[in-house]
Amino acid sequence: MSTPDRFFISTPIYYVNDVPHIGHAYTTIAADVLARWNRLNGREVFFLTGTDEHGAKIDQAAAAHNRDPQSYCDEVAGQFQAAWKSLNISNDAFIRTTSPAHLRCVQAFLRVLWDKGLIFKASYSGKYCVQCERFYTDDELVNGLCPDHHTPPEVQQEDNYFFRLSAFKDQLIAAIEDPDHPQHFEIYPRERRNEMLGKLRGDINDVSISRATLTWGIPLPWDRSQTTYVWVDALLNYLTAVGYPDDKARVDAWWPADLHLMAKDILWFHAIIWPALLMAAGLPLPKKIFAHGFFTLGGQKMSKSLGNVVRPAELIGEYGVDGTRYLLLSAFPFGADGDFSPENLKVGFNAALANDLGNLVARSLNMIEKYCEGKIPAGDKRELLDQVLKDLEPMETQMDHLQFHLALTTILAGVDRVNRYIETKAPWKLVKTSLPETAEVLREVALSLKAIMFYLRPFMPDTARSIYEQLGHSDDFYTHGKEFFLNPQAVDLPLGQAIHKGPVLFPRK
Ligand code: ME8
Repeated sequence: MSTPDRFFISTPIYYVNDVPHIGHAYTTIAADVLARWNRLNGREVFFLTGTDEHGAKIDQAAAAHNRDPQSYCDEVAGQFQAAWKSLNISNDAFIRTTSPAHLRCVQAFLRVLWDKGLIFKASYSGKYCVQCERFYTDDELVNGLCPDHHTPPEVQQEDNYFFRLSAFKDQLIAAIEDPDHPQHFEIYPRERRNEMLGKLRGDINDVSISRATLTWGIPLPWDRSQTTYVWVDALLNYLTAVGYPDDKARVDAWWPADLHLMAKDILWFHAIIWPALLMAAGLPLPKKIFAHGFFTLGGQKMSKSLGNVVRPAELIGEYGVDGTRYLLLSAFPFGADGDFSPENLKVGFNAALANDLGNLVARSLNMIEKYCEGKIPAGDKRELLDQVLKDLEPMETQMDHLQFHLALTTILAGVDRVNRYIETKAPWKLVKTSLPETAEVLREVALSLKAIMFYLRPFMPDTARSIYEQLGHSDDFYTHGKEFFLNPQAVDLPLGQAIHKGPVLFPRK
């Protein structure tokens, strides 16, 4: 059973039919911010991401590249890992569904359901979208086309194994609706939760969990002529990652997950099918599932099949790693859709990062260098610091609610307060009449920068580290965290510590 001292967060495992784009980066950066925030608050964190490597879609992508599926998966999985490294993602594990440990997990889990009689064989004919890797009913199709990909589905007719999803309908509704239900789990945002409840109250079909003709998958343990349906295979990654079925102590320590993050496209699988599979196996359910919105380009969902993707490297090249992390999470509320506009990015970057934050750091350090011999000056006042800490307070609740864009606005409010303070006090004038007063002002500014630095850390780790080092600290930046959040009043800077002015953080575009 995971505890309040532990935090297990996951992203979806991404399909390797394409290299990462900023839609994937969006979820992964958000998860990274939460992982870092929880670590700062003293929790032991398990942050999981990875790649989804089986199924018809991957098989076809490998064939299209004239590659055998495994070597193709190895290559693209490597590209995902490299992309996350380039974005400073602090994942603790990277799972691949073609790993032997995952095969053991899937087969052991399905064996439990088979032994309980929750899986049966039936003949089935349905309309399948390979890009979504799912069947659609006629009602769900739009003019006969996949609602996401706008392509005609394939008619598939096979003898498959089915999971008795319908048997869990009432239990699922109760677990979602009743906060006192022993298996209660939360779905956010609220409209999405209601949408899931609405669907659940309608007709629920049992789900096919195997494929008879596809070989690129995990064989069913009781009938090796069939492979596991890729979505069942994929969802089980969350259990493989905590050591199911071999490492019971680890499963007990880390399961259930605290938060599964994803976009709304795959909420049904996470909020309905996944909890039902877990109920069937007698395992605890994830505590929270959050579905954010889509990045769109000209109103269309950004996706490989629509050919309108922006790669993280393009943004990193233009705005740097922290600039990219900031721009993606500040673009629109997490949970809503938002249109991606290169022009807005530039405006946002220049206003918030180049002018406000970057300029604050540069001018503060310049003045300490010029008026205080490059050393942290003396002073007893903490008024500005107290006000800045007050400005930053709402961030705690905003982070609890995954309101990243608001949390960033909160940090910028603190930045703005310090910039205004500098304008009002005008140290460049004050220095002509009183050096001690100038020193006092600049000490307050430096302390406030340090407080802002702490809150910036989950979003912009390199920037925060740079501020930390520019203020003259040389010890390990990562050793600080919980004590600050428990007692922000303790924020301090040693008198006379030599500052180390660094390069401009965010050169103006
Ligand atoms: O669905 N806007 O993988 P996937 C925002 N393998 N987020 C986006 C996005 C966009 N335009 N495009 C993609 C799969 N995403 C399965 C998941 S999990 C057990 C298996 C992000 O490669 C978002 O998180 O299609 C979305 O849910 C996910 O990528 C889909 O990634």
